[in-house]
Amino acid sequence: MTGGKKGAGQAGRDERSAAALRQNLHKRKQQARSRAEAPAIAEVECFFHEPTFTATYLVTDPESGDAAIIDAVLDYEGSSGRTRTTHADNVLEAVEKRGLKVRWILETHVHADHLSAAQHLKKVTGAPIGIGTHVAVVQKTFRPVFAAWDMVPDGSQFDRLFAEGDSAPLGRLSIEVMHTPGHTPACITYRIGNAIFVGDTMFMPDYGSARCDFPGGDAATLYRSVRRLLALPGDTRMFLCHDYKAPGRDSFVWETSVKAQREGNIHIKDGVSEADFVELRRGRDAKLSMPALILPSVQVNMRAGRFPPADADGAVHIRIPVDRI
Ligand SMILES: N[C@@H](CCC(=O)N[C@@H](CS)C(=O)NCC(=O)O)C(=O)O
Ligand SMILES: [Fe+2]
Repeated sequence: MTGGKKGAGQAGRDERSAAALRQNLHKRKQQARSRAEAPAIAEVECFFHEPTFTATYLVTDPESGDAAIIDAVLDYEGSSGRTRTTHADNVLEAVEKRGLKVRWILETHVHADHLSAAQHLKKVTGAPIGIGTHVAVVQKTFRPVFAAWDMVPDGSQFDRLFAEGDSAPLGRLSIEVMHTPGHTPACITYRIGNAIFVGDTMFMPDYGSARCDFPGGDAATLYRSVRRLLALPGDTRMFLCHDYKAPGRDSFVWETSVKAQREGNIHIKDGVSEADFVELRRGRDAKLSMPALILPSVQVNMRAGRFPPADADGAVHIRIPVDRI
């Protein structure tokens, strides 16, 4: 055999490089294993819409780049009836810059204070729009109010209706759904990794809770939903749909934790009874005026962000019911 024999130096080098290879492989396997075992953490970016005090979230699985957009806002000027997509486009710009793939456009509820940008986002990303399955209850209530006869009140305007306990994939993460009614009958909370997106259930500890005086809203029901949220681990990150700056605070904040809410929420911290909360909430609700954009918001948002059908000449109108609500 010629050339089959290696010198002692060459054999040693081969053995060393084989050992290095094995070590490398072992290290890579270990890294992959610890990645698979590590708790999946969602990356959360907030886009705050100051005109309506709404927090829109871009939630990402950093491993896959899969993303969800929660509670997107369409800019709307009530005095002129003009819409713009500036806020939603800011979110899309971040999606583009970071090379993310939008998999879901999610609503926590039929918002009564801002118009949803879900249709614009769907047009650009192709992602499905999800909301709580009880949206049909809201549609049944408001269909006659807005003479929305074009809208079948069964939630079919949305691509996915989520019920308590449902889940949906977001890359390596899972979106878990909790039905958390009270502010409206269809409110849901999305739990993604160690973060919850609670919509309008609670606000920052120094501001309290959401109003319960909309049709189908109920303070005792909200209390029970909040107790379920506060039974989650204390270090759960809690993201709110609004911040109105509590008296004495001069910056907007939209993130808190289960622990901070249990210890310090001025309406509903640990130790506040259901009866006391209901009394406090009813008292406050009696003094609140309607959100400035409730009439345009509800009729658009219950149609999954679509405006009422255009007239024969193509013009789109929003209906204002007179002396109705
Ligand atoms: N001034 C705001 C009020 C918005 C409002 O009523 N927000 C609701 C959530 S959609 C709420 O729960 N507010 C609680 C409170 O102020 O106690 C507007 O006109 O949009
Ligand atoms: Fe709301």
